[in-house]
Amino acid sequence: MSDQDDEIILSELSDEDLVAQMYDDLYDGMKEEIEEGVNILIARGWTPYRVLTEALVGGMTIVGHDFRDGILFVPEVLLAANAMKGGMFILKPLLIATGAPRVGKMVIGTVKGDIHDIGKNLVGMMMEGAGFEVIDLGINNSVESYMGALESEQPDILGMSALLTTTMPYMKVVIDTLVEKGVRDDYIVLVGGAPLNEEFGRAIGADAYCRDAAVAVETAKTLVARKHNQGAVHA
Ligand code: B1M
Repeated sequence: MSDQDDEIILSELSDEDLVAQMYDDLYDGMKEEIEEGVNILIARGWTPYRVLTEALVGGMTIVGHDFRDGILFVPEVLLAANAMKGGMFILKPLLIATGAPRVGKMVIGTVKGDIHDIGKNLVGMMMEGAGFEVIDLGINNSVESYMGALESEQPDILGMSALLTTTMPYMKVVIDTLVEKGVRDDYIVLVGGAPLNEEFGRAIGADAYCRDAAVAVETAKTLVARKHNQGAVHA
């Protein structure tokens, strides 16, 4: 560690400077510093959700821009992702603890050919925080993987994530399979990921496209409540 690095004591920084420093640390893939920053903000009374959105997601947005512009490359982005996961690991139990009673169940996974999992993990965490039981299938999920989990877990919701324009069409393959098997209406299908939009969600036959984790939670709550109410009416 250089002398210059030694001069920065995270706990002595104002909130604003600390978040700015965390953006730099995330950019540089410094996991321990990110973990320390998260702990400091929590100790200062920040809600876990605020730390997540303002400090971590904000920092990752900068990484994303520079990755797009060819300033950062895969190894650096992997380190940044690893640092972000360190912070998310601390926040996860706190988000869950602040959550509500169990309101439904979701199976979620990133689609086949796609290994991006940060956004999907974040959605899972926020859903758990909101009281949903979440079965996380991880990355690179085939139709068979989704179908197997739906059958064994019988969730209310199927959530799919895709971050690549080349992998997002696979969501339609999964939804078409649900239709073919006659089980499409048994599940609420929510989709998300940076390259998607509402029009795409509609075109592939999803129930909703979710712009971010907070929207996913709100949409899930609304649609699960509607499904349960319909069940009560038809019972
Ligand atoms: Co990748 N990557 N990447 N990458 N990567 C993107 C997606 C890219 C946009 C970067 C860029 O060029 N600007 C670009 C895609 C371009 C395109 O498709 N048009 C890209 C590329 C090209 C690639 C590779 C092909 C690079 C290469 O190898 N040459 C490769 C693909 C590997 C593969 O999947 N087969 C690759 C690899 C990687 C890493 C492994 C290095 C790493 C992933 C690490 C990991 O996830 N464990 C990585 C990362 C980190 C990114 C960026 C920089 C950040 C993604 C992220 O985590 N964002 C990304 C740039 C970007 O998105 N701006 C990029 C933070 C996260 C919180 O946001 O995932 O959008 P997001 O999730 C949000 C919402 O979208 C929504 O809620 C989340 C929380 O608010 N949401 C859902 C997401 N899923 C949802 C599911 C739901 C609901 C909401 O279900 C209900």
